[in-house]
Amino acid sequence: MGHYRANVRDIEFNLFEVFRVQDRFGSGPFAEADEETARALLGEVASMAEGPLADSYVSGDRNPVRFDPETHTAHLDEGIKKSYRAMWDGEWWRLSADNAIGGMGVPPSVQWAAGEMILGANAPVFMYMAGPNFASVVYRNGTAQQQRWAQLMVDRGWGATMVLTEPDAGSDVGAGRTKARDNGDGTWSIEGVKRFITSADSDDLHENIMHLVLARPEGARAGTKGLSLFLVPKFHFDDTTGEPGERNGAFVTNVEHKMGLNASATCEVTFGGHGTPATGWLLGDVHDGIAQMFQVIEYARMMVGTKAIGTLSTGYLNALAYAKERIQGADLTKQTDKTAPRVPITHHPDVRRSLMLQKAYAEGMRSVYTFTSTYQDVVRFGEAPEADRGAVSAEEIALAEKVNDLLLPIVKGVGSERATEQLIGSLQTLGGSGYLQDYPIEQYIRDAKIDSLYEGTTAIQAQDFFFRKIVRDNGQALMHVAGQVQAFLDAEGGNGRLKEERALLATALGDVQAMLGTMVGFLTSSQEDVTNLYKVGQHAVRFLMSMGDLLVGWLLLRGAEVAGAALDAGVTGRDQAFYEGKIAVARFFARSVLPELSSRRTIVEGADNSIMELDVAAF
Ligand code: ST9
Ligand code: FAD
Repeated sequence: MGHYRANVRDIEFNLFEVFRVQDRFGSGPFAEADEETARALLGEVASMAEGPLADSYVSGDRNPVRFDPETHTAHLDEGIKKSYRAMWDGEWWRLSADNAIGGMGVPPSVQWAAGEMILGANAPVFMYMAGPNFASVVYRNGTAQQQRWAQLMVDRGWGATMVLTEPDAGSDVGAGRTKARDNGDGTWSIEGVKRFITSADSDDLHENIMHLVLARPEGARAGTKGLSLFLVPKFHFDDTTGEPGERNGAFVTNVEHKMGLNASATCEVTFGGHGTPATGWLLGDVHDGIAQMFQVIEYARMMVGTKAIGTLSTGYLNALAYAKERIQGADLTKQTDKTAPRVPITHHPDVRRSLMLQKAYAEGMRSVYTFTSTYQDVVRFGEAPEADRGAVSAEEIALAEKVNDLLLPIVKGVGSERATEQLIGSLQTLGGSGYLQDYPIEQYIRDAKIDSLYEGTTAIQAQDFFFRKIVRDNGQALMHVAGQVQAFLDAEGGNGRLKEERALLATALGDVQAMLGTMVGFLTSSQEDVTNLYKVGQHAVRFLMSMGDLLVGWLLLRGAEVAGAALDAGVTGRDQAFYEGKIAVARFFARSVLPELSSRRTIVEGADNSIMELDVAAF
């Protein structure tokens, strides 16, 4: 068996039993979708993920991308290329492309469920397949000519990149210095050095690569609002056929040596620095770069969170399989009897505690990303002609957009932080063996660590969550979600089961609301004393993580309620064990994690600025 273990049972449980996404199938943008086809698709993706995709996971790590400075080429591991071609030939790129340019019309909820498995099995391969997805953004925003290019990108299987970061402009994208000069003929000359660009070269996988580049037109204002988005192809191409011609002046000038994700080419790209001008075309002929780029970023943030959660899930399942087999020590109750039989380590309370915590975050965060994707399903109705929207109202669609925005930093920020933290637990479960390359977990940790860094670090996610997604939204989306948690508490479902856990959830909801109230207080009082903003900054990540825990606790309990009803209806065998597991994990999380929110609330309420007043020399 390869490294990757898919959890199709839990993925389908979330989709079809907890969130009932199939209720929206058969209408509007999902007229062609049905549950049976969706289940079949997920089954096929699981086989591909566990087979041809997982096959090159290790070789891609052990044979990192190699840079050839003579040809400005990134050479990839042959296995990675084979996996990519298997996925391309299977036409899986259609999963996340817009219907207008060849997409399959799969609802986002099902797309992300499939995405979890592909990303968990071999994320770099997924990322090399950005072409059709980024072409969708070009199509949505482009001129008529650029819309044709978007189709060419798809038809000819081009690669694509998102190009923001520079040596002095990471989190602070608005500090970017890459310049754009208007050539007066509809083209622009781009000059500057970008770094850390994923898939900026991809060996012979793609005949061409379309770079989506943020650059500042001469005379444009400072900050992100002065940036425009340019399409800069690696090769010039025939406008009708797409046939590549002369080299454009976008050259990869280095490939980074990384802690992990070695199969993914992370490149420095120099625009216009090698004697060949880098010619670009302004997307949509409008200067609206940061907003256009955020259409790419929103997808990428969801992707990064789902990648992290998918990696945690396979890490947990690998740890679980090992723990069931590994015999070591006697049962704790027989520790004084030196002749007592040796037991599998799953007998040891500490191993169980850690496994259950891994399960809670893997399955709980899966519920969080699936919950998020159900709002993306609703947003899709907004793209359908009004007559095809069925019972989905314009208000519902507008709200869904906001709720999706609210949840993205949780999927990305909390998903990545909990994944790296809990993968450490998965490694620990294997003891010394976990540290070896004989098992996949050390690679999972190296490959997943990036998820809390790129696409905006956790601190950036936390600030986005508080300032933009809550304060600027006047708390509307948050109130909608909190209202659902409250409604769940009020409904007192589950035949009186899990009463204590519901009480713990109610306390957790109160704690998070109190944290928010305190932080809004800091913000308000910053009008008198601006340094109170530092208190928000110090506690934003704590608040984001707490909100994540609240959602995990709530959604696990929702799942437990569904599982309880299934058990009441009488299931046996593997299904029985599955549903019992859903109840157990919800109880465990409510009892052993949710109470921690009360201490975090106390910490936020006691915030002061002493670390901000301290001289840096004292650190
Ligand atoms: C990166 C790439 O890290 C990582 C790897 C990805 C690889 C790509 C692969 C993708 C694969 C796809 C494959 C599909 C294949 C499928 C196959 C299927 C089988 N939401 O607050 P302000 C906008 S890339 C929306 O003043 P500052 C908005 O327009 C590098 N929009 O910000 C706003 O204007 P307004 C990633 C937002 O202080 C404007 O920005 N780098 C949001 O000027 C200004 O907003 C980062 O992520 C939002 N949440 O700038 C940078 N926020 O307010 C992180 C802002 O009028 N840094 N806008 O609406 C930040 O995010 C900063 O907060 C900042 C601050 C730059 C926005
Ligand atoms: P910095 O911004 O210097 O941050 C350093 C530290 O300071 C972080 O802990 C951060 O949280 C903190 N910090 C910074 N500013 C603030 C603030 N205002 N408030 C609180 N804390 C703050 N970029 C692309 O454009 N395209 C890509 O395809 C791409 N792929 C990547 C692939 C890899 C493997 C890597 C490593 C990076 C990639 N990036 C890409 C860049 C990535 O998005 C940036 O690394 C990231 O945005 C962080 O920027 P930075 O590394 O400059 O860190």
